[in-house]
Amino acid sequence: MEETWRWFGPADNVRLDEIRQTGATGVVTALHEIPYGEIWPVSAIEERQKLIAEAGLVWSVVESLPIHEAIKINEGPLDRYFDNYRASLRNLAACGVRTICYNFMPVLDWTRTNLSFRLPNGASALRFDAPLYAAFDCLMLQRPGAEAEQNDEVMAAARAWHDSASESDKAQLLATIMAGLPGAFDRYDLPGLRRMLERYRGVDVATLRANYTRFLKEVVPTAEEHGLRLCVHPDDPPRPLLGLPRIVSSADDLAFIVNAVPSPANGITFCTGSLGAGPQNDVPAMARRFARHVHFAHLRNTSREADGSFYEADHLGGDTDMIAVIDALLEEDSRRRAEGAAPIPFRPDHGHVLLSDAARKTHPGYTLIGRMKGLAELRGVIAALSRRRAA
Ligand code: DNO
Repeated sequence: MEETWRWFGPADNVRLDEIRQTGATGVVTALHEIPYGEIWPVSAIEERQKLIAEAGLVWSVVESLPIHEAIKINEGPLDRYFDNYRASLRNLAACGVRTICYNFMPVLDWTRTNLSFRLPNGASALRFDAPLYAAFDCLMLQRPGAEAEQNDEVMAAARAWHDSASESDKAQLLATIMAGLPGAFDRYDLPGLRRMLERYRGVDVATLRANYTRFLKEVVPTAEEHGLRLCVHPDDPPRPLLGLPRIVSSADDLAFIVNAVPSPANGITFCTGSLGAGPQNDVPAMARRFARHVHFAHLRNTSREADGSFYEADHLGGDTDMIAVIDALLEEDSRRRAEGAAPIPFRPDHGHVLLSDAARKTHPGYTLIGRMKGLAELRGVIAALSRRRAA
């Protein structure tokens, strides 16, 4: 497997020369400055690639080449968006960047309610708290029908929080829920979010699946022709949010996707943290079942609670048997090596805020020391399992 590291570009407070010292060899990044739906020009891709090469690294994976919201909703003429997406794919192929991650989550990307949840050892982690989420959805956003989706206990805790929350606590919760949206792009206030949800009125699971299938039919042939590997990122968390359907949350969803347009270019980003937050998911079993379709892996762990809350645990802690997942990925990786195919790139996904991490501002979850600890632990597992496989 190939060790990679997510870098948010020149504005990232974790520098390329520091990434080099973590031992990772591949960089995962995107042209975050280009608005959704616009073409990524060859010149801009090459320029970014050059920066990465100067640090002794390679641009291994694009995360993400974002899909315009209009495609997800199937709103208005879409030809220009499909044309542009294909053009970006061709440009990336021309530069030799061949693995492309994206997601199909409506409106929100990853969603948490607390970005600095204190752990017993003094470090902090990202957390999704079911009562806080209910307070946001039912009491702040006041989405019709939201309360009916909650049980009494969660709702009582949500009300207790809401009754004692100050305006600044509420503003903080809104900002935290919006934090998953990368970089410079749309953050919503409550009225803006309501308007976005309104655009999705009538888009249920079946419609969203149809819109997604159409996207795949439009872009997978181009990807295949240029030897690219598209890989969809699972929903984080893997459950509907704010009444919006989510369709990349379970084994059935992944099966639907790979069968919708069967192609080596239509694959999966196997994100253990996203999938593992769903009690419906047996993550090691999914790794074994979908191994052939995995073009990229995000390795991190979560610890779930009975009410649907979870927090991000140590990479080898939490509820997902990481060693079993890595074993399944290594099995596939050696199969590919035997065929002369590229190794599976993986990255340590979010890390805790550890030691000197507290002193520098990074994207939530994308700390230097926290991720390096995760990478080192994963590297140890990979080394041990690889030795045993070779014996
Ligand atoms: C969170 C990430 C996601 C991911 C996108 C891929 O840290 O794993 O934001 O990059 O969903 O499109």
